Amino acid sequence: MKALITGITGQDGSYLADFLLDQGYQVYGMVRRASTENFDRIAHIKNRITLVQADLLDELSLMGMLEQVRPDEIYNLAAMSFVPTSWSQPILTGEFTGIGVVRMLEAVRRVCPKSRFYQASSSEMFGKVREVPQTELTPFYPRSPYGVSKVYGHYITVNYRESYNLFAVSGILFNHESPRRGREFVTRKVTDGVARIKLGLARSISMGNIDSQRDWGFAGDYVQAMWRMLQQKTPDDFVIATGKAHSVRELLRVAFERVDLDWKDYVVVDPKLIRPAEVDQLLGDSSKARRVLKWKPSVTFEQLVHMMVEADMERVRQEIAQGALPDIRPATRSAGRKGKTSK
Ligand code: NAP
Ligand code: G4F
Repeated sequence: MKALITGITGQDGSYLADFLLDQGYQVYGMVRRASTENFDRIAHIKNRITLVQADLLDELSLMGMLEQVRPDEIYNLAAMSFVPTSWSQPILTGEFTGIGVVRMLEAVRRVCPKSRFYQASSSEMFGKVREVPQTELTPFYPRSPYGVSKVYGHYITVNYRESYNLFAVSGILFNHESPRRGREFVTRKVTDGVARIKLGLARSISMGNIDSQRDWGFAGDYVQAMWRMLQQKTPDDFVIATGKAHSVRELLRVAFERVDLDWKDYVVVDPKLIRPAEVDQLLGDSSKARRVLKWKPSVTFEQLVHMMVEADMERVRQEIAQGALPDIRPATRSAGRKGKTSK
């Protein structure tokens, strides 16, 4: 079996590639041209996968890629995925994250209509939530250009399935994290910050809204749900979530406690990091996936945060060993510097 992953250099793409290689797939990854290669997350498997250059902005490159690979399964994970950037680059976000999906679907329809297609939909589509918890039937109310673009990607996938009988599915995935998460997302920003503070490379972290809540799971679990969706007899859409929500404040507490520090001593709330429109609470109900896909998460919130803190502690220790000089004494619980936290 041949699988093609767009976004293979991202967090999910790299975990999915690991998983599909273990299942015996030939794995192809779409990468866009850059002046410097950015393949850190797939460095450990680079000899076992084939990379093909194409871009979500360029329809011909997508068709050429599909003609070359002729995949059995396509996982469309590529997108501009960072919500705050979608306000500063709303048009580009629409091009990548929204219209990029129909470019992929058109290429599939014309070149390899028998391929099975997975679209990376998002809980951000629920935005200002209409009900708690959110299911496959909850109406959407996106709160950012990113969320709006994902709604387009979601419905165009449903529409191509219904119009052209493609095996096309959307996974509505709630937030999922890992040591490979980009450092601008809140979990990784916190665990990287904790490691830097603990080991003396930083004094504080600036945060935005610490009252918002997310349903956070482990990315390694979530990519297995993507694969299960493409193994079904009939194409369908699924919510993937843990069913437990935690606030950013709890994230801070659990992460700092892991290294025996009190978060209130190190966190500064910066109003510039508050979003123009916030998604206050996301909480998913994945009972359909649990029943039909036999999928369930294996990592709890606390285990996830601990895993990420430990990975960042190890990485920062290596940075120090390679010459990154601590500018202050390593932090201890009593030596904390008071930040301006809100209680
Ligand atoms: P990520 O780490 O930001 O990775 C995004 C990937 O998209 C990268 O490989 C990036 O390539 C690629 N990409 C962006 N623009 C592209 C373009 N024009 N042409 C080709 N490739 C392009 O995101 P992730 O966390 O793995 O998420 C994967 C997908 O799931 C995304 O669609 C995201 O929106 C969605 N999603 C994520 C979550 C979550 O919690 N992680 C939840 C729901 C949905 P470069 O390396 O070249 O930048
Ligand atoms: O980690 P975040 O940036 O993730 P967000 O916005 O929920 O989006 C992620 O999950 C979506 C699924 O629901 C994906 F579709 C999307 O691609 C992405 O992976 O922020 C989480 C929460 C927000 O409420 C934000 O306001 O954390 C809050 N937050 C507070 N301080 C912060 C910060 N977020 C970031 N990134 N940085 C802060 O300093």
